Amino acid sequence: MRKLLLAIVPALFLTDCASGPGPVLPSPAQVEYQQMEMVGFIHFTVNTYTDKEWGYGDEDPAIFNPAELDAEQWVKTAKAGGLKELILTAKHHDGFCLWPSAYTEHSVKNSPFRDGRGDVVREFTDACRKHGIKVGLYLSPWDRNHKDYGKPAYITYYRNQLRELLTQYGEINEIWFDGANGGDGYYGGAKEERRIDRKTYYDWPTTVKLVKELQPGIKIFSDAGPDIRWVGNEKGYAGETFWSTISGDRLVIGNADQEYLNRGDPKGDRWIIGQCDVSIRPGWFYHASQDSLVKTPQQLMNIYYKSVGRNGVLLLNLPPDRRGLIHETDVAHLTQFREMIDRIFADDLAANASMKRKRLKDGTVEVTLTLKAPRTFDLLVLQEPIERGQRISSFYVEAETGRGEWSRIASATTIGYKRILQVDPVTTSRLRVVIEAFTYPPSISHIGLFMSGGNP
Ligand code: FUL
Repeated sequence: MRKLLLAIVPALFLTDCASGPGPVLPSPAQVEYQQMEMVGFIHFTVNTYTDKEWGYGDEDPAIFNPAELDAEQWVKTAKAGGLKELILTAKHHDGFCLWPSAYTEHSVKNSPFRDGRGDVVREFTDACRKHGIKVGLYLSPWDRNHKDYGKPAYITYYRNQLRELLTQYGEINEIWFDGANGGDGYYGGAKEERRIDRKTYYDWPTTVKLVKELQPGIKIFSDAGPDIRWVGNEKGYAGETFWSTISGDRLVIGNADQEYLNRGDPKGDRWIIGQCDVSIRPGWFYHASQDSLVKTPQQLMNIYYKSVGRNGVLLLNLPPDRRGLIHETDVAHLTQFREMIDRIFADDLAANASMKRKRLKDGTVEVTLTLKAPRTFDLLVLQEPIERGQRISSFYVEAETGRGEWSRIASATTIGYKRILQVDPVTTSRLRVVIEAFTYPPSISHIGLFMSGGNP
């Protein structure tokens, strides 16, 4: 039996079907993660000095010399930009470790950085904690330096490194398992091509268990979650239709079905947050030749609409330069992007509106919003109460543009945590959202109206 409720903001609910398994729900930790909306990446390693994107693994550690490294500058920049967490490449594909790992010589301990006594992971984690930013670490599963890569011994090495990172640096909020496995590398001097079976080589279930044992509150990112997933591109775009639910048996770390990841699945059996990664520059690492190609605040805003505005979390990369600092242009563009967000979303024109919801005879659900006076807007923000699952699969929005005259101003598929729709400017005091299709009785927890004035 379904019960029909008519109520007012903030959230209006219909009870779920009494039978059936009920919707797939996020964990409270996932809800909290999603609410961060924007997090950041710090790609930094020997590549910064060799001008490469993927190091071969044969670098001389002596080239790593960030004489002005200031992790607090990274964190302050990220914080001012609105990012709530930073993820550092503790080890990228070249195998060079930014901390003095006991298990390899390919690390900061053999570099001139702080006379070989430096530890970038330590400085980074200390700075994050000092400024109230959550800590994430990236430990590349592919290691082009290690002699045992491709053999079982490397898995022990990889897990030993995870142990170091997850036991010596306090609470880690996220660990990032990248899916790239390119094949050729230095591999202790062998300089050859090594192929692995992506489905079995890493024995991910055992590693996932280890990680959760060492850090119970951690969120694990990979092509297959279990907590956060890739969205199938590196442009920062979630799909126009974007479900946080997805089917676990269709996912393999390092063997992504990019289109499936970019869309999710209303029938999925697990909740895995979509994280939209993108770099503020063309490359993931700093290259002086790209100083004029830093994404503009307008471009970043467009990415924001296609990530946060499509039920994803934006992961924006800020690569430090050879000094060990985030470049001035990147700092300026990120700051202006944040100012743009603050300006656009400062005034919610629907703040004091009343919201009513009813089920229509044809089975659709209609949510009506009545403002105190007519307002002009060009952005609509809709939210589902995701702690009750993601349920809406199709809806449209109409505005009363004349007495009893309604015009359709937008239509879309999914909403999830947040959906932002850019519309032509419209002036009205009454809006209705008609939810045409849903997997379980739907609700909308929030409708916001904003005037961007054409930004971007
Ligand atoms: C990819 C890597 O190969 C890139 O270098 C970068 O780290 C990106 C975030 O993930 O798979």
